[in-house]
Amino acid sequence: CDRKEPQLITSPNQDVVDKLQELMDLHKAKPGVEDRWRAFSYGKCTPLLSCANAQRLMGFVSRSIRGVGEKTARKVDVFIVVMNSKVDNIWQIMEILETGDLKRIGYERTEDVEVCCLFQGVYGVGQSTAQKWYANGCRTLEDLKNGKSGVKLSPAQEIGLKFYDDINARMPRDEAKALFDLIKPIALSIDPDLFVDIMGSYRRGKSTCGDIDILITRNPADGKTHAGVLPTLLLKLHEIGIITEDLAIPEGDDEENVYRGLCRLPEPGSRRRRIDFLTVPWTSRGAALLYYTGDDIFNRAMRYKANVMGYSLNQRGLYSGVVRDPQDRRIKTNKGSLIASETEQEIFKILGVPWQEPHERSD
Ligand code: DCP
Ligand code: MG
Ligand code: MN
Repeated sequence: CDRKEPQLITSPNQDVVDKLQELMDLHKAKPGVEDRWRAFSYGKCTPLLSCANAQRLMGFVSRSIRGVGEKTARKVDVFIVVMNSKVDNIWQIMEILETGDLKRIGYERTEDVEVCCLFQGVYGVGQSTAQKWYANGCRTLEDLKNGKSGVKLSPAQEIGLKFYDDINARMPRDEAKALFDLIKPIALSIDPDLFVDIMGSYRRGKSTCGDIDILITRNPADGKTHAGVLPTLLLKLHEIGIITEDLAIPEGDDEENVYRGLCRLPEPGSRRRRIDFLTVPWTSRGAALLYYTGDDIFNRAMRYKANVMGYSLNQRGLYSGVVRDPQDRRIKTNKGSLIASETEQEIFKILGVPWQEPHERSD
């Protein structure tokens, strides 16, 4: 489960974050409800420790207590951050700060967890599938390739297995740009009035990208929309060999669609890279920009803020008056009314969140 390569920019708590992240990844691959809950709790804590707010908090206490060494002050700072986030792994954070290590990682790194981590690296494989294959006696990627114990892979999983290393590697920012610079003119050749831009980690200015996320929409003021553009674009990209494999093909040809696949630069020897296309109606472009720029932690924080204020936020817009089924919060008994969706700025403004440039939305 070391799918993210080390990040260049580190927070003051990076050592703590790295250790908790490692433990969280192990918990994620482990069977049992209790462990899933634990993974969630670390997931809540580590981003908080590494986020800009925590950085601002750090040093605040250290400066306010006289005669306290830096190490102790740091512990107090972390303690306050953790208490504010209502998570319970304070003792583990203390242990990392004290010893530079977390013994629990060693205990959790058992064979079943390691193998499930390996299997979850196959595109389209989640925890339950990985555990099923382990229980059936599979231990290696070779076992999966050979269909050991009657293991059946979906077409997407077959591709995920074939390009395992490529899919689990991150690409340099320059390569994402080179691919986008090939794709954008082809999209515009279909319709010069399209809005085509690159989202995700690229828009946040990251030096490496796990995939390329491309958002497509179009101003319908002249009566035309971008409906049907995506299938045409995908066909052209297949023809010239930029897109090589499909993982998930959009259902219809309306204005809102998602495509997932693999692509590569035309140069010989270039690696497969993950690519996502997203098309959205023009009216929801602001909410879509916000959502697909991320990161996921930032989105979670924005949704949380919206909920506290009685709103509901998703990739389509900011809504008021949404009523959810108390038995199952996923079900909306009242869809609510649209408050804002056309620009990111208006959504920030209504939520009372000061504007954050894309590069400020993740560590
Ligand atoms: N997203 C989200 N919640 C998810 C998945 C995605 O909010 N569970 C949003 C935020 C992400 C954006 O979609 O930033 C793009 O998703 P990616 O998985 O491509 O993530 P990133 O582009 O941020 O990172 P990476 O470089 O790993 O692709
Ligand atoms: Mg991405
Ligand atoms: Mn993506």
